[in-house]
Formats: sequence, structure tokens, C-alpha cells
Amino acid sequence: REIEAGLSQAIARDELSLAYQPIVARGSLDIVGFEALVRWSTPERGAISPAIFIPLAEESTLIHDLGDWILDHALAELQHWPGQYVSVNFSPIQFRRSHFVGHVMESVRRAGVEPQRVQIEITETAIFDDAEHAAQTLCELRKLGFRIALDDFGTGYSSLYNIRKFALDCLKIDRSFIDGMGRERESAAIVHSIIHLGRALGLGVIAEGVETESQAQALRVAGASHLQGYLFSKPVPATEARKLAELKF
Ligand code: G
Ligand code: G
Ligand code: MN
Ligand code: NA
Repeated sequence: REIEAGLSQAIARDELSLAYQPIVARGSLDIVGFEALVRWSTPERGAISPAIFIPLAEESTLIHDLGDWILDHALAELQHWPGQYVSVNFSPIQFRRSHFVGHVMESVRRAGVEPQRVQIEITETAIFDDAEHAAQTLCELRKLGFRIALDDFGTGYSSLYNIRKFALDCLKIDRSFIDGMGRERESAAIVHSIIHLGRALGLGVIAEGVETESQAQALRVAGASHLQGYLFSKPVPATEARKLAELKF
């Protein structure tokens, strides 16, 4: 309860920020985009993880104000990067809101950015509960030029057969599978299957949570198109991301 009360004032108190984590191309290691990740730091409790406060916000209408704040700040950051896209996480609750597309488009127009530089990350949960509506929404977003990424792929309930119905640009392999790759044959098999599936469907495949050079190498060999993880960079403050955006690894 206390956290909820604090969260409702977090925006006004200027306690939120966004961290940005590079997404790199498999071969050149050029940074093609950054994932925006929200951070909340309070004077009383220090840093509170989004894994805690996002679910709380989702229990009330707070998720909408929080989501709007995140999107507006992520879009404003684009002007400081030479050409990369920003990848923004959306809660299933935001995604299922009526007029979601119009709402996002309004923010993008206000910020004066091209939809091509905005990647919308949604989870399988967001699209499989009401597949019909989700397919329609994704189709509209894609027509407007947005990129669509299916986040945490492999952890949800999507039937592999059904994902071809959705207008997607890429799959993001959940980091639990990358983590298990070197130890368990099962994880390695799942990673390979997702990469094959993505390629067969003409989608990009972003491997998340890449922490070691041997994981990166195995993923390159397997054919992942993009890599993301601590090996390249942790999520960093905006000022640092601006510097990274100008560099190569
Ligand atoms: O960045 P970190 O690993 O602490 O994030 C923990 C969880 O919070 C992850 O599941 C991540 O997807 C989620 N999360 C982080 N930032 C955002 C955000 O801006 N919006 C939403 N909806 N979820 C986020
Ligand atoms: O659920 P989602 O994929 O949006 O969450 C991404 C989360 O994963 C972020 O909170 C980010 O801090 C975390 N993350 C990013 N790279 C790594 C990594 O290499 N290792 C680990 N353990 N976590 C990572
Ligand atoms: Mn994500
Ligand atoms: Na993920």
C-alpha cells in the first residue's frame, strides 16, 4: 500500500528515470537501438525494481500515467541519438486499452519522431488473450511504421503456429534460455528452435541477457540477428547512452 501511494506521486516528485540498454547487430556490433527500462528511486527506500512496481501499477489505473511518462521520455531521447530506435515495453493493460494506437500516435506526433524509430515491445500475454483484437492493433501499428517486438519469447503460451498471424518484426528470446544455453541441452535446443522459427517467418531475432563471449559466439553461429545483454552494456543512464550511441564496440 505504501509503495502504491508513493508510486502515484513518483512522477510529480521527479523520482522516475529511464535507463537504456544497447541492442547490437550480430556481426558489426553496431548499436541499432536501445531498450528503455524504467527506474524508480525514492529518498526513503532507495531503488525499487520495476519487477515490483510495474505489477502494482497494473492493478490500478496508474499503469496508464506511468506508461505515458515512459513513452514520452523515451521518445524525447531519440533526438540525442544519430539514428537508433528506442524499444519501449508496454504492459498488456496498456496494449489492450481502447484507442491504444491513436494514443501512441499522438505521443509520437507531439514528439516529432518517425514511428520507424520506435519499437513496441509486448509480451505473448498481451496478444494471446484476445488474439483477434491484438492482430488488428499490431497491423495498424505496423502500417504506421512502428516496429513490433515480441518480448520474453518462449515463456508464454503462444502456439508457434499462431505467431505467423501477427504483424511482428522480431522475437526477443527470453534471457532464461540464453542463461541456460551453456549448461542444459534443453535451453540450447529452445534457443535454436526460436532462431529457426524467426528466420523461417522472416523475423529478426534478438537474444536477451547475453553475458559471455561464448554465448555471443554460439548465438551468432545459430543465426540470431541481434544481441543484448551485460556483455555489451548494462542499462545505462540517458547521458551515457548518448555517448554509446555515437560509438562502436
Ligand atoms: O530492468 P529490469 O530488469 O529491472 O526490469 C524488470 C522487469 O520490469 C522486466 O520484466 C521489464 O520488462 C519490466 N520493465 C522495465 N521497464 C519497463 C517499462 O518501462 N515498462 C514496462 N511495462 N515494464 C518494464
Ligand atoms: O522483461 P524484459 O525483457 O523487458 O526485461 C529486461 C530486463 O533484463 C531488464 O530489467 C534488464 O535489466 C535485464 N537484463 C538485461 N541484460 C541482462 C543480462 O545480460 N543479464 C541479466 N541477468 N539481466 C539482464
Ligand atoms: Mn523488454
Ligand atoms: Na525478456
